Amino acid sequence: MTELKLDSLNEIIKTPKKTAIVCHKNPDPDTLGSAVGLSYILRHFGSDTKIVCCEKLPARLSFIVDGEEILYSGDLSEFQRVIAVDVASPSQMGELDICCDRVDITIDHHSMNTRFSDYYMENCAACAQIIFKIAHSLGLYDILPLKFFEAIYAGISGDTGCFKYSNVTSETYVIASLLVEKGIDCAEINRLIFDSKSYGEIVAEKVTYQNMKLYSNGKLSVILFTNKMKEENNLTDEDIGDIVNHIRQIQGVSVAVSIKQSSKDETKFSISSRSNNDIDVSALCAEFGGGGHLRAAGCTVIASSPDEAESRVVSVFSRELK
Ligand SMILES: [Mn+2]
Repeated sequence: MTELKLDSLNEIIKTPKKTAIVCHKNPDPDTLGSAVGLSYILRHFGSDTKIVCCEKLPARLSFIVDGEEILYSGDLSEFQRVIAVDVASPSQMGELDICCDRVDITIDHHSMNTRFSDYYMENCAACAQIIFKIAHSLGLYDILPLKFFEAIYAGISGDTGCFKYSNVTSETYVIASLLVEKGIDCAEINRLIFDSKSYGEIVAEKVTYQNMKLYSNGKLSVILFTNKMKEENNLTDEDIGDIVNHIRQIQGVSVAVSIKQSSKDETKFSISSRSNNDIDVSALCAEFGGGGHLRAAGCTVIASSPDEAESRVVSVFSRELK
């Protein structure tokens, strides 16, 4: 991958081409908001665009991509250009990783050991923040429609936990202020992202509180979610998407980890981790081939049983919590 400067990236963006914009698996407000935002910019310059994601979007986030057609297939041959947004590594493309060599440009903000991105911005709370800066530098602030600004806000608010995480900088607030000035309904966007849950998500929280475990003298909280637990409680993968954030709230916990068995392949376990302090969970996830941010990272573990997955994850994470 080559490292691009903003000027050369802008020149590329101004060249009209049929473009696929690829989101990361387990899509969140930032990857979706960045994709929608970039779509508006590219279409302004005459490109035909389509957003591509390997996984179905959670229903509660569909408002971000309202009016956009999403492509779920891995066949990108109809496109002249492929741009990935908020994708930290090829594995984050999920089943689309087979199209990895088709990706022309990646725009991202994740701090990774192995850099996958061409256009990378350090200390950027959200990829959507980068997309906003691109639009601003291209003089589009007074031109793009409200939906662009709503999508950018959703991305930034999503990745900052509603402006409360340590990744927030003064620039995040400056950009948020420019978005609010546009007349977006930020209260409603935040309600839809943070304060609206399906019944299944509430049941998933109950099951999480009943089954979570503490290790390392209470510094490590872990929830193992097996397929059996999902079946018994009639839960979908979407319902359990966010559970790691609940067990990180426990006082004394430094690191929280969720281990979720794949519904498609019972030997695959997807790990989400959160750090409440300076323990770098992206480095720990990198030991399993994953990555992410210092305080929020993920990976996939292959194991013959749920217990094996848990003990392997606990042994790596507890090492840092002596
Ligand atoms: Mn992001």
